[in-house]
Amino acid sequence: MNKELLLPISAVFSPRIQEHTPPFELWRGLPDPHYDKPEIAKLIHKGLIHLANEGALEIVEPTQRNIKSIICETHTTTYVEYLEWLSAYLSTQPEMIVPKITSIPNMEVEVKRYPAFAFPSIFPRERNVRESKKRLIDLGLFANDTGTPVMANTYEIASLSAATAITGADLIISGKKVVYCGSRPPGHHAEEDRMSGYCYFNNAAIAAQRIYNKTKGKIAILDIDIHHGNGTQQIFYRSNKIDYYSLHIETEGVAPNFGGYEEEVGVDAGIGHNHNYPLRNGFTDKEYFHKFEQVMDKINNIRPDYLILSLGFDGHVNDPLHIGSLTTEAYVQMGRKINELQIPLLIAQEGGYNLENLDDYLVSFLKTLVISYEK
Ligand code: SP5
Ligand code: ZN
Repeated sequence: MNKELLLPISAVFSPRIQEHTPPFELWRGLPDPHYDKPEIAKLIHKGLIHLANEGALEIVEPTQRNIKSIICETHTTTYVEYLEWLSAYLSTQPEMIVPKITSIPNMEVEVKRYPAFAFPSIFPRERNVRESKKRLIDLGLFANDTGTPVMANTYEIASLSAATAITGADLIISGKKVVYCGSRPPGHHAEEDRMSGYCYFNNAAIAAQRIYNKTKGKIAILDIDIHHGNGTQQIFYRSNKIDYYSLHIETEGVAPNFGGYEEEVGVDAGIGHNHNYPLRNGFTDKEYFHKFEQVMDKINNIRPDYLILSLGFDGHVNDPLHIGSLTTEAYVQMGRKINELQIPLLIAQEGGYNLENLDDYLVSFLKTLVISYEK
């Protein structure tokens, strides 16, 4: 029997992504729990091991060759080197003590200790970044929000996450039909020179750029994370080589808080290559699938050579962010539809914060891609 048919999916994964441990995020200036917890890495691993034990996929470690220069094909060198510098700087700094915010009067203030971290505090509107200034205060030049803390290992683990997508891209280039990249931290909110929304390097964009540079093929990115991928949109906004399709909750009050509207269609050569499908707050599965079908038709019409899927499970009805009402069956249905396209597929993991069942969502979704290739 042909081995290709028995092991149709490659999954790129490093257990070291659980070393990314953001302490908390700042929301309106106060510490709030950070949803991208290291347990998510463990659940992704658990799901992949389950599928590997069934013979449905093989797990591959990301390679570490040339990662920085490949990241710099998508992000500015100034940004990449600033994050590299800041991480190194934080590794020299002492622990930080943070009081736990409480509204209870006269309560004794609890404190928590964390390895050194940094948040941006100044966001200059007019930026003139000639070179990375390499000062702590410059972090606001490279960030959109205060949900994306930097720690001593942020550069290393964000690079590892990008390496996961780069290795996946190389597998696709060499002829693999379906590759899942267990990328964490996620990527789709990261712009060419700004971190935000838990994202530092845009893994899906880096993979798309890599595949384009090596093959010159037509590429479509489909983003089904429930948030708008402002970073992916920004990176390819002028491009007619890489089309971006996003289904997401309207951004009013939800990350990324600005943009994601239908009228954002691209600029210059990119006009007509950016496609936003915002959903109103409280959308139903029926409304979701109505738009999803439209996107599928469009992608089927342009028949890209490669499809990149930004896969987020944060629209699931049981996600702690409580944004969407999608069931596991809804994700399975999407997987089947995507599989029907029969276009070489690279999947980059984005959001999804359920700390109990994320592995089930992933297993159910990836199984839809195995079955048809087993025929
Ligand atoms: C990749 C991805 O899914 N990023 C999502 C970033 C979401 N960040 C916002 C999380 C919610 C902030 N907390 C506000 C709660 C008010 N008490
Ligand atoms: Zn998300």
